[in-house]
Amino acid sequence: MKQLKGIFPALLTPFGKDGKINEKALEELIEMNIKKGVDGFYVSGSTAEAFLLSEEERKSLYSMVKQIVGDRKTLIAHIGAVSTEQAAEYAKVAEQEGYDAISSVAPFYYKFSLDEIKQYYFDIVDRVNLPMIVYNIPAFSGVSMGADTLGEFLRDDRFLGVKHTSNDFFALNNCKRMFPDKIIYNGYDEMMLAGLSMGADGGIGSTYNFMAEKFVKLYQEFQAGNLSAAQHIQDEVNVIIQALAKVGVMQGEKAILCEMGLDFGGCRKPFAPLTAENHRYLMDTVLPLLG
Ligand code: MN9
Repeated sequence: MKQLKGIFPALLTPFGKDGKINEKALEELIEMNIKKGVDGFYVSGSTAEAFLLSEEERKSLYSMVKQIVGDRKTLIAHIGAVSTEQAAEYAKVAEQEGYDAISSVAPFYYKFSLDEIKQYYFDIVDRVNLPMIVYNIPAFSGVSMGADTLGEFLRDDRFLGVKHTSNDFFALNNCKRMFPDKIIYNGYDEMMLAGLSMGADGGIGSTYNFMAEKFVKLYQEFQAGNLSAAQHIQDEVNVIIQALAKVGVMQGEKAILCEMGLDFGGCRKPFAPLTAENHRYLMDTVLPLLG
């Protein structure tokens, strides 16, 4: 098994002028992040606009990323979908492509019962030979999984851990304490230090795409016990994330990458492009803080 702890950018998806996935820009993004010392990548998640991609595009994204990364870094494929069948199919593609783990958001929209949600996860792990990382993101999925529910997964060997995009740090800590061998990723970049303090083993995040070096450093400082240095970095990245939240996180992240010379395009509709005013505000705030 490859390195599971540490810093994992949740890769953005670049779109070209023709509206298709821009493979060259994706490769540049990945190489830049490998140079910055990330531990792996989270592929086809919320940040990748997974639910705005066609089935074919999602499948081709798994293979593009694997082709670029090879065996150099740990790859986690987010395979979540509303339908169990569809999710299992993505999981199979990830397995064939040689991914290290799969991850899934809870099935959403239909307000499935907790039993139905549990069955969704168990059906998927029954059908592939890859460990599962449960993606807990109540703000987007509408499904809040506490430590009891997460524990029902974590006690099973086929579940590797949790991507915890929630500010319920008590739940995070309960999971880590009850299942110390499982991997818990912090999901909100703006609360990375809080997550690490409560037991997270690393983070999966969207803002890492363009500032991974800051999170690599924050993580190292935390591990070395240099809490004030870690806090200083958290404060600095939070100035950036606060600005991103005002203009639209993914649109803003793509605009920053464009400014760094990567041809990222915008986000898919119904996401709207950045206004000129928001673009200016974002760059004025963020660029002075990026090395
Ligand atoms: O992957 C990301 N979550 C979402 C985790 O995009 C919903 C985070 O990295 C956030 O984008 C980030 C800004 O709120 O923390």
